[in-house]
Amino acid sequence: MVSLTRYSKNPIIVPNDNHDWEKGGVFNCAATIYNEQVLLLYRAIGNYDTYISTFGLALSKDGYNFEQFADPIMVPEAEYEKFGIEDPRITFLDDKYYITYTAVKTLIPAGDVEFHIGVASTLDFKKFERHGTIINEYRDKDGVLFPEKINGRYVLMHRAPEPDMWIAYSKDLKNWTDHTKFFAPIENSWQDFKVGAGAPPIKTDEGWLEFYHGVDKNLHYSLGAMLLDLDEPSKIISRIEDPIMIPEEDYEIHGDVPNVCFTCGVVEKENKYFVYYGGADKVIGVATIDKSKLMQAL
Ligand code: BMA
Repeated sequence: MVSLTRYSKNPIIVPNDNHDWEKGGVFNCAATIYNEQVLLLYRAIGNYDTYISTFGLALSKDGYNFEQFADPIMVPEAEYEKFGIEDPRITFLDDKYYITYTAVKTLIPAGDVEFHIGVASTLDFKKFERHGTIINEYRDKDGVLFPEKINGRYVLMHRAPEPDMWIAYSKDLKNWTDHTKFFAPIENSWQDFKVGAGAPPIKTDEGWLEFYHGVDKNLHYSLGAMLLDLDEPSKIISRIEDPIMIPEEDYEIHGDVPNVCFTCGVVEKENKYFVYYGGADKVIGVATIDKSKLMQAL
């Protein structure tokens, strides 16, 4: 069985009591290489009464030891994200860093929540330009952009309607067409309830490598890996049958939401994939795998 190896000093980022905005939880994070460092853009919770998320930033030379910024670098500003910005993914595309995230629009006390995929871009992680929300299904999340156009079109994975993974195509990043469901939960497995995109796909000679999450009927979130066709990304070329990580460690089992490993970002470094993930909606961990070992299993 192929699985990720957790860093022995996990978790690598934990809530900070000295900062109101991130004292509750720091978890699901986007990851990219910026100025030769690993940059994480992470979801932070300060106040449990409102449970509104913002984004914090952390930088590291070695991919394990991170320096965090004292203030959040992106906070809800637009009407469509009034109740929080969550689960960011970073895709370097057209010479910019695009950030796709869950923009929470309404939070009805009875529990109904409306959210869409928000898009923003930045050159320097200081100034962010908002590009509104896309697709606009009533409840859409796990929006992940591919890092290049395919046959002249931008490509996005997302998850509406639940519980499946969908792909859509666009010429301008605004109008999305050719909506295709390409992966659904598998009965009696670790992913029999919901599946969703994780990190932006990584281009390999064999196909687009996608690290994603699968949820079972006990609401345990595990990680999986699949390869998508380079020219027709709605075709799955291969998939590792078993999860490559399941919640097992104390910081993945116990937190604000129990039994969660949730990735939004993977970077390539020293012939390995560094998978950054949220543990139990509370902390951030990293786990690695040799590129060749993973590719052999796919
Ligand atoms: C998903 C997302 C994640 C979260 C997970 C487990 O739907 O909202 O942000 O980590 O649920 O609570």
